[in-house]
Amino acid sequence: STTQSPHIALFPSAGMGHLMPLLRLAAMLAKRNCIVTVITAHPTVSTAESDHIASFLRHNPEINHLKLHLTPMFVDMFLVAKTVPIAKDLHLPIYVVSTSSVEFVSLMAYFPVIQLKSTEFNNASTEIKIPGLPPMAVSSLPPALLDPSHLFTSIIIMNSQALSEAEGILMNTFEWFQASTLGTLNKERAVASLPPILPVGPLEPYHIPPDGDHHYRSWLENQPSESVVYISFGSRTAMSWDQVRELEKGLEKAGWRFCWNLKTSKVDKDDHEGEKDILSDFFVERTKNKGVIIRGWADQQEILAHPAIGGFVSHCGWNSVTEAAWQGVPVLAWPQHGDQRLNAKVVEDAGFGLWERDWDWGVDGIVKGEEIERKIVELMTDEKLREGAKKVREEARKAVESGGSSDRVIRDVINSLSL
Ligand code: BUP
Repeated sequence: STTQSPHIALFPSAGMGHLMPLLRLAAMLAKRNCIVTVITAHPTVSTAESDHIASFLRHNPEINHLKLHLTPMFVDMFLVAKTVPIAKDLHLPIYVVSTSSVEFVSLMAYFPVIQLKSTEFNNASTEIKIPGLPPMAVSSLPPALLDPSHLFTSIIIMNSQALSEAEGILMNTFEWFQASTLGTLNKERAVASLPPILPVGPLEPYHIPPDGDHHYRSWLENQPSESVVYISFGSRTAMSWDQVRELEKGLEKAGWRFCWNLKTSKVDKDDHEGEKDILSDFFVERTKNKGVIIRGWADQQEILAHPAIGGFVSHCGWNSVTEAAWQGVPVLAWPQHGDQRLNAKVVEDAGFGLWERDWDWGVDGIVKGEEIERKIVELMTDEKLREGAKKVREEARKAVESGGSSDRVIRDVINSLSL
C-alpha cells in the first residue's frame, strides 16, 4: 500500500526568535518527505525577517510559501480571544464577526459583570440589567449561561474580555431592524467595553445552483402562493419523540400545507443513531398530499425565497431570522437553546413574528398539538404579520443597496483599511 506524505503548514509569529526555529523545523520536515508550507504575513514587522524568509526559501525551493498580504483580520466572535494575540503580533487591526443579534453581543460583553449566581436564576422572572438596553428576563437568556461549568459559558467569558480589543464588531443586522439597541450601544456607549457595533447586514444569501432535483423543489413548484408553512429547528436540534407527535397533530389539524425540515439527529455530528423514522406512519399516510418532509440538508434560503412559502416555524437561530427578514416571511418563533430566545424577542419587536414564551418553559417540556395548531393558523392568517414581514423585507433590501445604511457602514470600513 502507498502512504501519502502529510502536508504540514507552519505559521511563525513576528520576531526572529519565532521565525528561526519554525523555519528550521520546516526544513527538517521537508527532509523527511513531508510537504511543507510556510505561511507568513506581509509586510513583516522588520526587514531582517523578510530578508531572512526570502533567502531561506531560495535555498529550500521544495518548501511552499503562502504569503499573506493582510490588512486586517475578520474573526468569528467565538475565536476573538485566540486570535487577538496573533493580530497584535502581526500589527493587524482585528474586526469581530458576530453570528448573532446585537442583544446577544451586548450580553456577551457584559456577562462577566453580572456575576450570575445560580440562586437568582431559579426565579425565571428575575431581570438582567445591561445599561442602555431593556431589561432581559432570565428566562430569555441562553440556559447554558446559568451553568458556570458549561462549555458555552466559558467560551462566552473567554471571548467577552477580548471584544474590547477589536476595532469594531461586524453584525449581520441592519440599522432599521435593531435601531433602538444599536443607538444606545453606539451613541450612548452603554456597554463601555464594546467597540463600535457595525451593522452590515442582512448578509445576502448566495445562490448555489442545485445539482439535480430534490423532491421538495418540484413539490413546492406545484403549491399555491403563500400556502405552505416551512418548519425547521436548525441543524442542532433533534426534537423528542413526544414533541414530534404533538407537532404532527398540530400540523394536521391546522390544515395548512407544510414543508418540514426534520432532523432526527444533529446533522453536524454524523450521528446515525435514530435512523428509524421518528414520524408516525399514520401522519405520513394522512398528510401525503398536504406536505413534504425533508431529511438531511436542504437549501433553506431557496425554500424561504419560494413564493409558495407563507410562514416559517423556526428555532430562531440568528441566520434563520435574518434569512426570514430578507425574504419577508412571517415567523413563528419557537426558540430551543443558545441565543435563540433573545433572537425571538427581536423577531417579535420587529413586527414580523409571533413568540409564545410559555412554549420553552412548558411544565413537562412538551407543547400540545392544539396549541401548535392555534399558532400555525395565526401565523398563516394574520394580515398584520404578513404586512410586517413585507416591510422588514423592504427595509432589509434598502439597507444593503448602494447608499443604504449597511452599504455605507461596510464601505467606511473598507475605505479606512485602504488608506
Ligand atoms: Br437545518 C438547515 N439547510 O437544512 P441558524 C439549515 N440551513 O441551508 P443553527 C440550510 O443553516 P444554532 C438546512 O439557512 C442557516 O443559514 C440555514 O443557522 C442553513 O441555526 C444555517 O439558523 C443555520 O443560525 O443552530 O446553526 O442550526 O443557532 O443552534 O447554531
